Amino acid sequence: MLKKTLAGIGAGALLFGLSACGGGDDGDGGDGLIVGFAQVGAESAWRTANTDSVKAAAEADDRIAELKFVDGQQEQDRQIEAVRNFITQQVDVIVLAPVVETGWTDVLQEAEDAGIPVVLADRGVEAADEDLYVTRLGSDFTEEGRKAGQWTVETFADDADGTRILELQGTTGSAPANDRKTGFFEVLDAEGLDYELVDSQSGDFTAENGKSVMETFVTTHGLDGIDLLYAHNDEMGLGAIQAIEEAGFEPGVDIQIIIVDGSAAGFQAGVDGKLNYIVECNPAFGAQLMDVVVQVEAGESVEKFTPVEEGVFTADQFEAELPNRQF
Ligand code: GZL
Repeated sequence: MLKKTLAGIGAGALLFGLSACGGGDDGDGGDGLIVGFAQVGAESAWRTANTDSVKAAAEADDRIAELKFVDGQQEQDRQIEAVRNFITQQVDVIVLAPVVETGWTDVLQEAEDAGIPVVLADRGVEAADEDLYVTRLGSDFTEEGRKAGQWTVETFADDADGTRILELQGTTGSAPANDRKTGFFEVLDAEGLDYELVDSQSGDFTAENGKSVMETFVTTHGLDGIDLLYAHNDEMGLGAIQAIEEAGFEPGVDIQIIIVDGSAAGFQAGVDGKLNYIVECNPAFGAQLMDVVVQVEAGESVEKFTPVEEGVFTADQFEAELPNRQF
């Protein structure tokens, strides 16, 4: 609370406050910030690249004295425990990549009560907790879904007998799963596409579950007459491709496929003709995150949401883009 109060008074008081709290870079030879980072897990190439980006940026930034990193193993309880430990250790700033959107109120309130600002990296939390974190740096997942939807509308506009769609959702309750779904169907409905969502299940953003759920789709519905698979990330799409081939169908030809992330493996599958559209989700925001952390600790005003830059790629672009992929 002391830090929070002082931060509200002004820079001078803040400098006193930081020395009084024994932490932080006071701008005149201080020891640098101690940052606690509670990461989702290591479930995908995107996540690993994101972790690498954040760790490398902290290491290279002399304003950061230490990054305390915890792998949440895709379990909210582990992340909550990590945040509580960061509070006990009195870190200067807490960075949280919340695995799901709900269940954070208590621990975020504890951080606020301790006067430790929280920055969300990548995923978001429910609107009710909006006042309990300073800012989110990450993707606009709804816009990613809209991009996938727009390509779908353009690709299947003339599909006279209606477009039959399968959806592999990300982790249940996570912001990217919720918002990529919302954005996708918002566009399909707004543009009046004649479609049927044949089935939609979570593959928890992993290749293993993506393959397993796709096998269930094949058993339950067959693939004849399925036009499109919308996979919320590369791993699930790549797992599904294996299942589609094992069922004797040609991924990217018999069934068109959209993936979200843009890993090298995803682009390679595109070059091999096994998928048709890639919506980029950019994990490499480590340096930008360090800037945000320093601004927040210094009490500077920051936007509630800072979107990272990301694009889209069609089949004719896959080969040229593949060498540029960083994860
Ligand atoms: C999106 C990120 C998602 C990726 C998945 O920003 O949270 O989590 O799309 C990852 O690959 O598992």
